[in-house]
Amino acid sequence: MATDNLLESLKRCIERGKVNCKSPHPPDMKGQDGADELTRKALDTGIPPQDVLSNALVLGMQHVGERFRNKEIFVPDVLMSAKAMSAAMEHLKPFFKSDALKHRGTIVMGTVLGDLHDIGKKIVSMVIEGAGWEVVDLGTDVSPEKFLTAVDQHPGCVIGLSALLTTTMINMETTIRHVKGKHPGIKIIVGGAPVTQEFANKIGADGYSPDPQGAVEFLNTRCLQN
Ligand code: B1M
Repeated sequence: MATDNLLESLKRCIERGKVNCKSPHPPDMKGQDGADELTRKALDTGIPPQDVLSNALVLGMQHVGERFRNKEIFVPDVLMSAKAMSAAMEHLKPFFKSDALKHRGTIVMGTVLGDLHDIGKKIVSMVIEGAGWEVVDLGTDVSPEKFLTAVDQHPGCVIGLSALLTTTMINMETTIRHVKGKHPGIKIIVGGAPVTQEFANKIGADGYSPDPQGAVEFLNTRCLQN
């Protein structure tokens, strides 16, 4: 299959929530390769992992978001797309792993309290890891107290907060206040679809990035300790 066709088919698997060839969903794609097989094929064909991520997976998920907003699909459909995305990302992970010798510091990442979205955070974490940072991923729905405990366990770390909902992004501010109350010098970067630079400034974050590359730039320019 030509590169463009392969990426287009993979994007379609994300949009339709086709996880692998064994999965019965969606019925009209029964027996066909899913995100699992097509990601493997794309990488084996030599398509760069960054292209697989940007030109198939993320594009597919954007389309899912548009259709969900327009009420053309519903939560169970979005969940299947998220499952397909996770299956694909498993194949990409090794390409973003870095040499342990390049260890530049530690970032504690998490999606804030009340928020269950983790695909973007996982991508950001993967790219940050590839840039030589250790990532401690606390998962989703992470309380300010849990962030604080992690900071106590990883002295000198940076914190990365992700939020996808307008109703949960306010929990970034609570987290920043809670953590900085005990560790005023700690650097905190925020991101996620509804977050803006203006909002980041308002809540006292040290950094903001709309994408993984910007997060790496922040870490490498503002957070290196030696
Ligand atoms: Co939800 N959801 N969702 N959802 N969901 C959105 C966010 C929404 C915009 C959809 C829509 O209406 N169009 C909408 C939010 C509206 C709003 O707040 N204004 C929404 C809603 C309403 C909901 C529910 C309330 C739906 C319901 O139950 N009725 C519910 C809330 C659950 C909760 O969290 N408490 C809900 C649930 C879910 C699922 C569980 C079904 C699923 C999540 C599965 C999972 O993550 N494991 C889901 C999904 C998949 C989406 C959409 C479709 C896709 C999100 C995604 O993965 N994007 C989303 C629509 C959309 O975003 N277009 C939507 C792809 C990902 C690569 O991008 O996460 O933006 P993103 O990450 C980017 C950047 O933002 C940035 O880099 C990433 C990589 O490029 N970034 C950072 C992210 N974090 C960063 C941190 C950084 C720096 C950069 O530094 C630390």
